[in-house]
Amino acid sequence: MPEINVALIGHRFMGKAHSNAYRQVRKFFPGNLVPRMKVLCGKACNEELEETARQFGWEESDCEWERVVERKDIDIVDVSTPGYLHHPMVIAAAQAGKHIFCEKPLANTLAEAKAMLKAVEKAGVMHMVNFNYRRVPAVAFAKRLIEEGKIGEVYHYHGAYLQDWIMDPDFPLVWRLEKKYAGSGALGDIGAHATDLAEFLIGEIQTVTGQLTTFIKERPLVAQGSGAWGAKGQGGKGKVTVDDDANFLARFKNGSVGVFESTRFAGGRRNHNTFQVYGSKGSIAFNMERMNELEFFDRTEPSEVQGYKNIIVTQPEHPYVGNWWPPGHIIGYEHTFVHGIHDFLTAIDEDRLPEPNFRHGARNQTVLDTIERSSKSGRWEKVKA
Ligand code: SOE
Repeated sequence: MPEINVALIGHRFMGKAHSNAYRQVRKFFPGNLVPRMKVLCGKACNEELEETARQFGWEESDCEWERVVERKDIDIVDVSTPGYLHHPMVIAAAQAGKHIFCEKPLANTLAEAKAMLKAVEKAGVMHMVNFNYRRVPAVAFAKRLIEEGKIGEVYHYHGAYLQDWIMDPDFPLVWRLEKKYAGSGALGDIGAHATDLAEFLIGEIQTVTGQLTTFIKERPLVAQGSGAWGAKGQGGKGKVTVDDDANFLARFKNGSVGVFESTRFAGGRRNHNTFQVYGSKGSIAFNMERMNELEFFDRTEPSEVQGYKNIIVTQPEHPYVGNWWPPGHIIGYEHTFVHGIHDFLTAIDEDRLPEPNFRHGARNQTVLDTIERSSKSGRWEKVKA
């Protein structure tokens, strides 16, 4: 079976999730192209990077991404770094003719996202942006139900992505809280998922009105070398330059209306990524904290037996899960990354563009940008296609 050589840039949270996916993918999802884990790249050549490379089975490690993306023996560049590095890395990788798998959100600004899309299209390489929640079996199944008309005409979409990991005012000023590194706060980090899922499931958002709020304006400076999670503070304080909460209303092209909230200040909500869709024939509800389940309400049933059904999405007929365990044997967060890598490799093998690709990534950035514009203008703003 032909091998395809991978360089992964980023070795912490997302780097590990992607590394695990490359290791697992062919064990559960047979396919023609077999990823060869060539090089793991981090920002410093240190013990932490080498140890991660060893643990996950990378052949080499390196700390010069510019050198890595140029290597003749690399076919895929996987960008799993903080947002401000996506743009330079993707542009360089595209110019070097590599296929690119990039973490979400695609970029820190709309201008960057557009330039990245242009670069991959000019280079003629394959590109994918990792909105991993599209590949939760229950979410892919919800999409199938909507496409089969089980929900009918959609009236309402509710999307809430709630977390609580920075509620402590003493939680330090990690990179995700600085605009120069992260682009935005809850908006780009988790609002990006909420808006992507909405457009994936029910179609394009046309207009939005939103507000962005920063509750804690200053935080302890972060100790050198800390990642975002479990970071340590040090003396002195710095300014938080991103939003803690992004909430907005939306009107969709198809006439549906939407209500959204993305926050890191919802106590007790650890990774509460939820949506509900209400239509003329039925309703569905999903909660990532119970990711193997999908609630479905069928309005076409006689009213005396109507009620929400809780579908355990682990049947072989459901998307992706048939490749894992027997019915009822649930899967987890990391599996969504395996599904994404499998779909990316399949698309490369079949020479067709996977989804979501950088067009979807740039489109998503346009929606985020419009929410930001509306929060400044205080008005409804149109999402410019
Ligand atoms: C951090 O808030 C984060 O890890 C996001 O960056 C991910 O995309 C999301 O899936 C979980 O939360």
